Amino acid sequence: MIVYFHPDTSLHDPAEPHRFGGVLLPPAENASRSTRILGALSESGGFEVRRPDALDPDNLLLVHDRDYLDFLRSAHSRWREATGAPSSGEAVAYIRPLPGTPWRSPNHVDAQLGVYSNDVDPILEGTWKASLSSAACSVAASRAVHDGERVAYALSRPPGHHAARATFGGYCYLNNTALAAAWLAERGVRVAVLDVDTHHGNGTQSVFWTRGDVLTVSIHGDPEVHFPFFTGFADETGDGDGAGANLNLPLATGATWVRYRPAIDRALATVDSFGAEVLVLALGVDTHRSDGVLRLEDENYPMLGDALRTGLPTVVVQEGGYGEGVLEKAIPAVLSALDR
Ligand code: Q9C
Ligand code: ZN
Repeated sequence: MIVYFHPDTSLHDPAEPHRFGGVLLPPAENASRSTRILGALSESGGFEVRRPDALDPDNLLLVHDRDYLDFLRSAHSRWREATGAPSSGEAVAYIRPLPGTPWRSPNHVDAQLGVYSNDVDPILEGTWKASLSSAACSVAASRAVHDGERVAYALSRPPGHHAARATFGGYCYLNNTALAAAWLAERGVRVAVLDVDTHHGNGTQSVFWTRGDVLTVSIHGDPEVHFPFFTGFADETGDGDGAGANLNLPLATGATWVRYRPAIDRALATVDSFGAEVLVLALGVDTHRSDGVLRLEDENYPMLGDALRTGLPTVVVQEGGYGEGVLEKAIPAVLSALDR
């Protein structure tokens, strides 16, 4: 299987601790995630790692707004100028507009950080370059599949599925998964996105909310009690042209394979009736019990890969997965089963 990976993705390697449940923890989404995956794939064998071509940033307009892209590209240097922060500094939002009264689009970068994010993620000096390289991986994987490859894997990070047209959050800056799907749809391919990350693919849902040419399906932990909270409920089905082209399958906290497997069957039945020609699989493995949302075990990941082998050409895009030893086991397991 072809694996697309770009070394510049490591330029986004946040280190500043964040407060979770009252304790300061180092960022779970960091550059070691890709080295962990690469090491495991090379040990497993059967994978050919390629560097994707540089992505023309104009491709990003399929998914993101121009002003957001301009912001992401320039935010760190503007923030340094405005604040005197060092090049190693991490720019984080600390203010957002007050609801209930009209507000003026701010020119100050500190205020723009709050407009263009819905979370506490930092922008580093290398975030733009890394995100662009991460997106280049998913577009390259789409291109490979469009050119006849049965399965291709984008080792994208930072991840993408929580980024919307003009917001970053949930460790995501550019929506790699949405971009892979939009790139194919642009070429007349009927695409379905299946997101198996443990968190609702809120960014991807929002990008395609009013589009009927791309089906979005997400299986995730109950958003009543898990990130990203505001969306991911079963009654969200899309709007306008996109009415009926979004399916959310929330599962109760702690759900095991016994509950997970039927959700895959429902998801794939919907992909089938949509008439998808290509599947874009947003592959988060934070469904593992160690992440505290759902409760899949190591031995469920080969089964997940088997269940997801649909016969459709498939673009696999890396999303979450953090737990000790989880990426190393689960990613080769899913990919090897998909490739069988
Ligand atoms: N202690 C992805 O998996 N923080 N993003 C949760 C809980 C945000 C997950 C903190 C989780 C974002 C791509
Ligand atoms: Zn996740």
